[in-house]
Amino acid sequence: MSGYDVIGDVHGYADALERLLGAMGYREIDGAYRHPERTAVFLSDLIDRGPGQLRTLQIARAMVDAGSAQIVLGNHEFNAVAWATRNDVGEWCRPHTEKNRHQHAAFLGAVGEDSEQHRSWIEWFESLPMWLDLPGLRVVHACWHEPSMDDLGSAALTREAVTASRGTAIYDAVEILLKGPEIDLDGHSYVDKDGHVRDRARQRWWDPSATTLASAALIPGDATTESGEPFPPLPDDEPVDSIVSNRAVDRPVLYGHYWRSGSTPSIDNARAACLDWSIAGGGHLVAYRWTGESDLADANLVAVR
Ligand SMILES: [Mn+2]
Repeated sequence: MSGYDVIGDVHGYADALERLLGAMGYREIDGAYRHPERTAVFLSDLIDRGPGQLRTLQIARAMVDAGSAQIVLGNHEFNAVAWATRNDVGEWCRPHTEKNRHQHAAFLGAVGEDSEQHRSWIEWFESLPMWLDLPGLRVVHACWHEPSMDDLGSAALTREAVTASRGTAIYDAVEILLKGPEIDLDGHSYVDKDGHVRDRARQRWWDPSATTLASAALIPGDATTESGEPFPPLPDDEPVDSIVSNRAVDRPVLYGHYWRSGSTPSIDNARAACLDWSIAGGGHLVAYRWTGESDLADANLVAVR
């Protein structure tokens, strides 16, 4: 095998996935897409939202079973496990609220909630690793963070991780790896599009130069102040009390999750690239074709609409 083709968040867009695999030279043989020289890697978030839930899952699982792909767990697959798992006091690990059900509806509708098929996909999700430490390449759904990996002990998803309570080290570790780290806005707060006041923001952990609140906080473009004004820039002289070390390392990291938008997908920097370009929001499904380089390059991105 001569390299890895790492594929961003699919969210049930099976047609786009098949076009992307075809564009990269994968062919379906004996029920699984394969490439004569390369291995695919799924960043997951295979499910929820799009019209091809089962086809997407079948394509990915057949490739993993055939050895033509590897895969890491996404937050949507983790949430699917938590939705279907009761904790030690008998409550659902992911509460069955209307909001959570709505977010999960395409998958539940496709598999049939509580069916044999539903249980078999949950078992498969439970078998997926939370990260892949490949020779020369790091792969994780949202954020590569070694202290969180140390807290978890291994990449395998455990019942302890699924049932962990908010505020525990295990809970925080799963949140950081699968949903990404957040930073405290140090007394600042903004109002999001749903009217919620937020005093924390996602951290631009992939950018080693993001060392101040202004550069490290990912504030949505439609954020406002509490009086409805456009949210002003954060201070550019306040250092970030970051839980995530964003030092540059020599091995690149590929991740998804962040709903990037734009007409031309691009890498973040030589050592980090987000491959989620919002296929479910009318954007692109993106892969990075990695062949051993320590410096990533835009030329190795492949995108389909
Ligand atoms: Mn995600």
